Amino acid sequence: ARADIGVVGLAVMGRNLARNLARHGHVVALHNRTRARVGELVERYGDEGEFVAAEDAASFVAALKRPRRVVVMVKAGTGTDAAIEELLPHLEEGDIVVDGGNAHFEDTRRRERDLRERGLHFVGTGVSGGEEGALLGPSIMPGGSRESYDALGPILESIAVDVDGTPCCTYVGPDGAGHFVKMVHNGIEYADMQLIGEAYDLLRQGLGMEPSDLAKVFAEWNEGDLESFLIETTATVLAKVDAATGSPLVDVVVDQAEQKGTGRWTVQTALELGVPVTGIAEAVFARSLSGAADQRRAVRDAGSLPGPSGSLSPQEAEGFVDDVRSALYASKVVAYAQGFDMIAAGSEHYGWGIDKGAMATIWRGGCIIRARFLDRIREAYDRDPHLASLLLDDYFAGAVADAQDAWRRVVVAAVRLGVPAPGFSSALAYYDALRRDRLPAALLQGLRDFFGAHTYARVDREGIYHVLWSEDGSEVRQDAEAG
Ligand code: NBP
Repeated sequence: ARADIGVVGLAVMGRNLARNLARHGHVVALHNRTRARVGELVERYGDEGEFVAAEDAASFVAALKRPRRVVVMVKAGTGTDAAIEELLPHLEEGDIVVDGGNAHFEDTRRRERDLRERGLHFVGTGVSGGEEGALLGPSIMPGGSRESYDALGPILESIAVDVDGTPCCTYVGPDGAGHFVKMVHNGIEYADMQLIGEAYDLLRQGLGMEPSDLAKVFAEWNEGDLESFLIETTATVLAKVDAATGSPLVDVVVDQAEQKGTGRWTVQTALELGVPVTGIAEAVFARSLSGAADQRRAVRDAGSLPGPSGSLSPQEAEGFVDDVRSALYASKVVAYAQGFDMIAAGSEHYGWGIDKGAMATIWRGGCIIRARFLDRIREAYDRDPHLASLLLDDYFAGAVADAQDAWRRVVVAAVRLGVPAPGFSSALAYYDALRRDRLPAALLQGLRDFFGAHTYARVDREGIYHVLWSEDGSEVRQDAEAG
């Protein structure tokens, strides 16, 4: 056996990961359900490094040095189960199976348990950066046993993208932790893109700017605090002219956003954990609304839902670009703060012990949300690993305080113009709710006690109370201490 690592599943992602591994000097065994893909890879890219083309699962496993390290990179779900099933009879105690696909973290927990019972390590690994990242350096989020990371980590770190001398790969935590973190990463990506979309829409509707001018605005923003892959890409997409029509590309693309499901998973899981990731939820719902084509057409055809006739005053218009930039930054801080709260909640619930600062560190390169901003998040967690919210870090608190007047002006402008800005406005609502001394939840508790005898706690005394609403209206104590 001479291969350092093996890759199963040689579609775009697996093929590029295998090439990346080989380019970094690792001997890579190859296996794919449809055998032709193995030959194709070796034929086209064989000179990039050393590959072992396996005939079947048995010879693939036999080609690997022990403990065997196998990366499964197939279609998530039944594809992953089938690929693992095929390998199992050939693997031996201590071998490591890595799933680099976009698995749901609960599936990863199940697979990890099953393989652990057979004496094998299962490493559910988030891989971000798409095809290009897989080839040139992804961000890698491996979960599983610590022990398996000792044997696997150095190889993964060698192929991950490097930012300032630090690889964008680190041990995340046991069982489903890696895929959980990847899921939240994707959720944050949804929120970030929604906010960018709102900024674009507000500037276009509010100021009547053309996409080519807006491209320049985003390019300029990319020079400052907002510097990120997504802002840079926004400038590129807005500047793109459609060859067939001569129109801006953004005007000929159908305005229905698709989704593969990781944003939805994030929100479903957040609902279970009780974490308010409002930015991600608004982003998922905004995509759903955009996709409700029949309903939108019916509303448009009916022409019966009027909007406002407002426009920006010349004075408002003057500072609007800067205001939108500030609102975007503040909303983005909120969305990321919520995402990191979700990582904290998942880590707590499942006992993963995830280091949030380390997650910010490995997202600085390779992945879609890579940004200068993530250095700030890492620094915040370096200063205080137990921050109750990113918003409490001095830097972020200051940034949001500086932005808040502009943020409020933009939300008001959006309402007056009739431009939907659910990301901006819900982020502001979250910020305001978080900083309030008292919330109207007290009234909700009163209502719940009235119609369901759900009881309430008091601000001034211990205990659980209920009002005898339909009797004499007196308050009774209901917990064990009562009477
Ligand atoms: P696909 O998701 O398109 O899957 C194709 C691969 O799965 C092929 O190798 C195919 O084998 C194999 N496969 C299938 Br389909 N069913 C199988 C089965 N029952 N048993 C064994 N193998 C099976 O490939 P991809 O786009 O390269 O993505 C791979 C994984 O990486 C996915 O989980 C994806 O979600 C994840 N991911 C993708 C990206 C991205 O940007 N594309 C980014 C990050 C993560 P065949 O050749 O015999 O059909």
